[in-house]
Amino acid sequence: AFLDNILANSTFREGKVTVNFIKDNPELFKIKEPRNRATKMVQFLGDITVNGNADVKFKDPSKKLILPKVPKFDEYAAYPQGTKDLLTEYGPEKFSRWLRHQNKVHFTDTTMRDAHQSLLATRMRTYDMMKVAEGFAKNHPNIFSLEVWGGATFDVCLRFLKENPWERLRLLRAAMPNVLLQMLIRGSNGVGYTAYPDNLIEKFVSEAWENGVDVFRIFDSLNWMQSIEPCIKYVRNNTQGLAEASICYTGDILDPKRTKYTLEYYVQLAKQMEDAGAHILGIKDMAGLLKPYAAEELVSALKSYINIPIHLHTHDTSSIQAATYLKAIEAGVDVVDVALGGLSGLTSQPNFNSIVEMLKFESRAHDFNMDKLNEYSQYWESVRNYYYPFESGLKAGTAEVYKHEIPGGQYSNLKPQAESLGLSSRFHEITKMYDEVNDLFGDVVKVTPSSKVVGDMAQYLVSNNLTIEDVLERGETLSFPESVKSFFRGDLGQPVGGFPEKIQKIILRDEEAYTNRPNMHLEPIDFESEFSEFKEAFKEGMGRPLDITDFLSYKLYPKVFTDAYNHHKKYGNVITIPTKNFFYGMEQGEEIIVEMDRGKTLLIQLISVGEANSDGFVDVFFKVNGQTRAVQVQDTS
Ligand code: 3PY
Ligand code: ZN
Repeated sequence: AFLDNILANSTFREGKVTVNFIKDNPELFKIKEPRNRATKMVQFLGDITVNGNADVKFKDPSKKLILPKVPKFDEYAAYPQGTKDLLTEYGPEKFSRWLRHQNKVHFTDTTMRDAHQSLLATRMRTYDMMKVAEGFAKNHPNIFSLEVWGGATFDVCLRFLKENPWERLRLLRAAMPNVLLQMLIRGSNGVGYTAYPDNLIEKFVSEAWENGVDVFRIFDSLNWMQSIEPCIKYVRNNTQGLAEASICYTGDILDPKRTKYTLEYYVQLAKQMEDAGAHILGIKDMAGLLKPYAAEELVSALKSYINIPIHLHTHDTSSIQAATYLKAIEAGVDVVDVALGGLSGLTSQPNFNSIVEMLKFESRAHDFNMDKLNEYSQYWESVRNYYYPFESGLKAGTAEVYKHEIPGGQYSNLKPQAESLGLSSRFHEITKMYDEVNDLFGDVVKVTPSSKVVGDMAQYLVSNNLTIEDVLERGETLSFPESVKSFFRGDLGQPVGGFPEKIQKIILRDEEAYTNRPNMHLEPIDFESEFSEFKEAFKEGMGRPLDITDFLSYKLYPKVFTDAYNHHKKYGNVITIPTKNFFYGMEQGEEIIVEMDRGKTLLIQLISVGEANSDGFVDVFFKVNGQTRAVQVQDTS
């Protein structure tokens, strides 16, 4: 680019260069932004083709990646009326009463959120969702909701997929205007791993609603009402959406020896949630521990003590959760969470297609077009092949989950984490240690972020060949993971029954713990000044004005946002690149169509990849809409 500037300089072109030429022409060093969006896109494709995607740890050349077949739908037809229309008509209170008086059981499809979070380390891209979003909403308007946002998807979108999670939400909203869209929010921890200032969470809820979320499933990783209550309030005061407060289910209410998380405990908690203004009660069985007969007891008891509809969520890690749903449905549960067949089962949710079939011809059956539902299952089954590097590797249901109690969403992450620590052969030691750490910590509710604390401690102990006895006997000489110290300090709130004092002392030593809300220790965000500073600092590079949602992403994940921003600056928006090419680059001769803006497409063909020159740079040649373009890529592979 420097050379280009010299060649374009008029003094140079007129042959009047003197010894002071460079000194007198400082603009020569002003490297213009020469790359337009198409060039940035081929630069990205060139980089991935030569060096691979850093997020893909292994490539399997024998893997057959067939083009997923998108089920047919009428693009020109109007959207049939769905639950979103009903919410708009009724408002949240009346909608909640309507739901409670439904005889048929309703379904939430988690395919686009928890299913891939729990099977494929949250890597599902917007590209694959958008292919079927409109068709699904038109073909299945009788779905209760689609869970499409929140939980780990926010972080992973930015961190690994280099997508803007808000853009995902807006696109899905536009494609599915007739049905409810749902998100998972971790109370005062938002979509992060620690507490945030209250006014940040409040703004986040408002913006989530403005951008497309209707149902807010709110939980706290310690079942701490003080973290859940403000969030219910934000949903009620700032939106017309539904606040679904959720009890996280752990332990086993049928086990007389487990006296901490009893039926009475859950009923009390549910009552508090109803009193705090929840429109729906969620039962969030994040590890799949709610056994069929326990579900019958729990749902029956809740039905008789509370007056809001009940929405059950589970993970099929043990493989018997269809039976749990059957019992819960018999006991009167109003909505259950399921995933389309191809992305269901094991650490994901039970199989949507099969559960619908199970209920056919029974009094609570809900009619779905099964052929169409099966086509969507096939679609996701094919799409799933593209994500093979992120599969958790669990091949069969396991009753061990009742011992270790690891949430489905964590399980699929723990394996790669163990591998990266060189502990893949000791994975079962980690799961066993997870159980022991849970006992040591006083039997805590384990779900993001408290589950991460237990997981971090288990991995720390196994990788250092330490035991629980070592912690108890010589804990003061050990340096525990930061997340563990933070937990015992009170940064995630207060666990049921408080912290066990002995271990808290060992972990914190002389540091003081606190017992009030962690958010009280955080400075509120000054939106006025900080948002302006943010816009100034990041004004170049996005190719569009920054808005408040970008600012929220930044405040939730400053470093992750900054990295994604720099990626965007270099490569543009990669959200529309086909998944195969996003992860694995292009093959010689391969031709792809990439949509830039609505209606503007690029036909990109990879012509050739050269040899690395002595500096390690490779020329990669493409044809973009018929014109040859070359990019230089540094071979770092
Ligand atoms: C999340 O918080 O991401 C979860 O899915 C917890 O189960
Ligand atoms: Zn879940």
